[in-house]
Amino acid sequence: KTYRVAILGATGAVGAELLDLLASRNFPVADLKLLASSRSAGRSLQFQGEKIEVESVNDRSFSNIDIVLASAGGSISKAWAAKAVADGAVVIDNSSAFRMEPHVPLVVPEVNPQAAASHQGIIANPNCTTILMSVAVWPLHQVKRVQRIVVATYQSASGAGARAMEEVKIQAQAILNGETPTAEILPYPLAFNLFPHNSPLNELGYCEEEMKMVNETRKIFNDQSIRVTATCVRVPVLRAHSEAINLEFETPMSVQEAKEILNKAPGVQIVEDWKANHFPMPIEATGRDPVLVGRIRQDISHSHSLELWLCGDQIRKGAALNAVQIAELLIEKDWLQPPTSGYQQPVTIVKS
Ligand code: A2P
Ligand code: 11C
Repeated sequence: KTYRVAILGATGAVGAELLDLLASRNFPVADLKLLASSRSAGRSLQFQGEKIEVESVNDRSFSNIDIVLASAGGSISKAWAAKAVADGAVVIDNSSAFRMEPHVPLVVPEVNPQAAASHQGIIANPNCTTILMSVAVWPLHQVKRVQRIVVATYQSASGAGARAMEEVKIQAQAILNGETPTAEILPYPLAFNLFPHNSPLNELGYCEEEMKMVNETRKIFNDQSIRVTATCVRVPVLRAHSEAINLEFETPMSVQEAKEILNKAPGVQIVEDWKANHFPMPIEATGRDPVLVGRIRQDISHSHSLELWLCGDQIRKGAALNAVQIAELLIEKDWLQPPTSGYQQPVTIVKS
C-alpha cells in the first residue's frame, strides 16, 4: 500500500530533510505534494530523481492527502492543520502549536509509541532538544526512576531555520574579512559568539524553550512528577544540538549499568574513547540518525546522580526523522485511519 503525502514547509531546513528521508527510507509514497508560502510557488525540488513543483498552500491543498508532514512554524500549523484533518489527512506537526493540548499525542517512537494510537488527526513532534534528551533518558528511567533532570543545551543555528544557518555563515565570513557582522534572522551575531535562547521569558526567568523541555518531557514520559530544569543556549554550530545532562535517580545507578542499558537502547549510540578524550561532537552527529551519548560518569557531588553528554542532529532526529518515524509507526500499526469527526479543539489548552 502507498500513501499520498504532503510536506507543508517543503522549502525549509526540515522540509529538505523530510524529502531526503522519505526517499532514503523508501517510505511508501504514492504521490508527494510540496507546500510552502507564495514566495516559493513555482520553485521545483527534487524527489527520487523527479522535479516536483512547490505550491502555495491553499484551501484545496489537502484534498486527497493521507499524511501531512508539517514544518512551517506554529502559526501556519494553526491555520491549516484542522483543515487538513477535516479533509481526511493525518497531520504530523513539527511545530509547538498543539504539543501541550491534552488530546494531541506528543510522540517519540522510541519512548511512547502507544500514545500515537489515540490521535484525533494531529500528532505532535516534540521540540528537538526534548526529543534528543528523551531518547537517551527514557531507557534509564525505565530501569531506575529519574526524579530530577538538570540540563544545559548547546543549540545549533538550524533550530532557527534554514535562513539562520545561512546567516551564521555570512557572519563568519564577515568577521574573517574584518567586517562587523549583522543579524536579521537571529537576534544577535552568532558566529564566534553564543547567547541564551531568545524565546520569550516567563515571570520565573525561564525562556519558552526551557519550559518546553520541562513540560514536554513530562508529557512524553507520562510522568508529571519528574522535575526538570533547563538552560538553553544558541551556539555557532550549523545543525546538531548538544546537551549536558545531570540525572538524579531515586536509587543509585552505576555507570556500568547505565552503559549496558544505553548500549541496547533504540536510537542511541554510545561514543566514548576516554584515552583519546573523544566524545560526541556536533560534526560527528550531523547527518546521522542516532543520538550520540558519552562522558557517562558518576556525579561526584551526589551519590544518586549521573552526568552525561549527548549530540544529535537537530534537523534529523530532532525534527524530520522523528516525524517520518511517527508516520511509519502509524502505517505499521494501522493507526492511520482518519478521524470520523475531524480534529476537535479541546476545551482547555495547557500552555507550555
Ligand atoms: P518559504 O520558503 O516559501 O518561506 P525554516 O524553518 O527552515 O525557515 O522553513 C520554514 C518553512 O515554512 C519554509 O518552507 C517556508 O516556506 C514555510 N513557510 C513560511 N511561511 C509560510 C506561509 N505563510 N505559508 C506556507 N508556508 C510557509
Ligand atoms: C531551537 N528547538 O533550536 C528550537 C526550535 O518548539 O519546535 C524549534 C522550536 C520548537 O531554537
